Amino acid sequence: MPLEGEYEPSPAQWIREQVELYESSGGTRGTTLRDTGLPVVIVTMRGAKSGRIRKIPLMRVEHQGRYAAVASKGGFPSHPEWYFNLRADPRVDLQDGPERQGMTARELAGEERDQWWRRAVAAYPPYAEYQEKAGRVIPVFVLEPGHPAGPA
Ligand code: F42
Repeated sequence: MPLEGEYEPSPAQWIREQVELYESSGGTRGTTLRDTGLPVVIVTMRGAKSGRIRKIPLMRVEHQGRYAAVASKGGFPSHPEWYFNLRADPRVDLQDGPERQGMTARELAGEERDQWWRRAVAAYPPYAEYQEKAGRVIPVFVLEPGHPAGPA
């Protein structure tokens, strides 16, 4: 059951446009990070304060049907705002190319986080530089198939 509610587009134009292109093309365009050729997914979530539907592109880090959501924000010293959304409500919809599925976000720690961090850096090496300069530990969530029971 996809998340329902009023969509609040990102205030950042290039984010809004990438989400729009990705979704309107059925996941055939806007699916990479600019001209890097590196794949991107779209994660739909619920705003922790607004309750509105938010959609963000993230680098595609996938392993055996699960994905990482890396709250890097380019190495910025503060967490991205979407981090607080996933903490408040872990239900997300993930679009990977043409495929959309309900998933549940779980923040990682310890060895499990280290394992997914290695996978993330392998998929997108700049994450390592972001961690160097962020002055915070970049949070990593794993997105696992299915929504928890209860109203979406
Ligand atoms: N960001 C990453 O952190 N990791 C990635 O791997 C990543 C890859 C990526 C690939 C392509 C691309 O185009 C962008 C990519 N980004 C990546 C950037 C990502 O999509 C986000 O734009 C970025 O991480 C910043 O997220 P943000 O949530 O901080 O965005 C701000 C600008 C924003 O949208 N602010 C909104 C606003 O109105 O100012 C509010 C957003 C929000 O979710 N508000 C919540 C609500 O209730 O609606 C409240 C949140 C709270 O604080 O409780």
